[in-house]
Amino acid sequence: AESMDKMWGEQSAEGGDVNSRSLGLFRDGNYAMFIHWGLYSNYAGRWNDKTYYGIGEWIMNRNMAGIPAAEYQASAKSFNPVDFDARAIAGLAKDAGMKYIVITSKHHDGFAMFDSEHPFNIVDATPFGRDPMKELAEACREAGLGFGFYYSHNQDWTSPGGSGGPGKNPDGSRASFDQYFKEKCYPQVKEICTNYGPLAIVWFDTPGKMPKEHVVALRDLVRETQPGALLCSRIGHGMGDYVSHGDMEVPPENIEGLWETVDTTNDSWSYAWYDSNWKGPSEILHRLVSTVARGGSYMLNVGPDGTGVVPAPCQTFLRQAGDWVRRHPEVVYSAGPSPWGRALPWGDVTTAGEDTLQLVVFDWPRDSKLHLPGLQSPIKSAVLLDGEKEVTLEVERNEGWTTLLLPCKAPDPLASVIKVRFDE
Ligand code: JFZ
Repeated sequence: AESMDKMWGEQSAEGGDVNSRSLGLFRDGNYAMFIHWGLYSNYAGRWNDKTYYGIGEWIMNRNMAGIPAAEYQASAKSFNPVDFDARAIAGLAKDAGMKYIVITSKHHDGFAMFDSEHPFNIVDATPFGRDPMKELAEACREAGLGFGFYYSHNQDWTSPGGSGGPGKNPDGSRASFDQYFKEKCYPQVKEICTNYGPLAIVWFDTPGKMPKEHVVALRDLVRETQPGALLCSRIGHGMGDYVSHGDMEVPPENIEGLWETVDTTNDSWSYAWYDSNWKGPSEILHRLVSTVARGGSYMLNVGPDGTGVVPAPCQTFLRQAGDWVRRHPEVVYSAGPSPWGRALPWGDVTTAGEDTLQLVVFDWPRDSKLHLPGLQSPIKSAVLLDGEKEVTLEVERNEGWTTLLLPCKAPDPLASVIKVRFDE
C-alpha cells in the first residue's frame, strides 16, 4: 500500500495534473470492459485445421502453433470483420454497467488494429480497410464511456528486434531492440496517443526485460500527449498510476491504493472457437462485487470473433449482470471496501459512506441466519431489498456477534442486497 501511495504521489507530482475525470472513472467507476481483438481473433484458436488449446492471442507463438511471421503477416489478407459495429460494442458495455473500455490496439503479434504508418495494420493490410479503433473511440465518446488503449510495447513477434524478448528477430536470431523501438513502438504509441482524442487509460503489457530508458520515453510521451490518461503498472520499472493485478483472479484480502483485477468472461482473452466456458451473471457479479469489496476496480474481457462480433452467450450474461448493477448502482460505483478485509461465507460487503454496509448475499444461508462475524457495535437498521419493497430484518445477538434473521427464500436469485445502517 505504501509503495502504491508513493507511486501515485510521484506520478501526480511529475505529470502535473492527472485528469480528474480519468481518475474518477477508474476509482469510482469500478467496472470496465477489456477487449482482446486482433488478427489472431480470425484464427479463433485454429491453424491449418488443427486446434491449439490455450489463449487465442498467442496462437502464432512458438509455444502454440508456431506460425512463421511471414505467413502470419500474409494472413491479414483474409481478415475482414465486416460485422464490427462500434456502437453495438459500446452499447453492450453500457448495458453491462461498465464505465470505460480498454481495447488491444496492438498485441504481441505486432498487428496494428488502427491506421498506422507501419504497413502491418488493419487499414492497409486487410480488405476491411476501416479503422475500428477510430470508430470505437467515437462510439465511446457518444455513449459517455471512457476509452483507452492496450499496447504491447515490449513483445512484437513479427518485427525484427521485438520478437521473443527484446533484441531478437522473429526467427530467433539477434536483432536490435532499439531499432524496433525507434521505428515501430515509439511512433505507434505516438499515433494512438494523438489520433484518437483524449484517452482515459494507456495500458502497456509484459515489460519483461525492456530497458528502463525506453519505458521512461513511453511514459513521457503519454504524459505529454495525453496528460489526462492513467498509466497501468504493466508499463514496467515500477512506473504507472495504478497497479494491475495477476490475471483472472480476485485477491483474497483487501489491498489499499489504486488497483484493478483483469478477468475473462470465458477462459481465453481473445476469441477461440471451442471456448464456451462462460461465466454466468451470478459469477460475473460475485467477482465484480468481491473485487470492489477488496478495494479494487474490475476490468472484464470480451473477445469479438473474426467477424467483429462478441459471442451471443457472453452478451446475454453481461446484460443480465448489468440489469442487477442497474438495480444496485451504489453497491458498485463509488463503493468502499469491506471492513472485514476478506470474503464472508455467504458473500461480500461494500460500503456507502461512513455508516452503511451493503451486504451482497450470493449463498443464502439455509438456516435463515446471516452472521456478521465479530460485529459488536449496535446497528440502527438492517433492510433487505426485495424488488421495490424494503423488508426490515430482525436482529439477534449471538456470542456477542450480530445475526440477521432472514426470510427463508432469497428475493433475488442472482444476489440479494441488505443495507445495514449504524447510528451516527
Ligand atoms: C498478458 C498477455 O500476454 C496476455 O495475452 C493477455 O493480453 C493478458 C491480459 O496479459 O499476460 C499476462 C500478463 C501478466 C500476468 C499474466 C498474464 N500476470 O502478471 O499474472
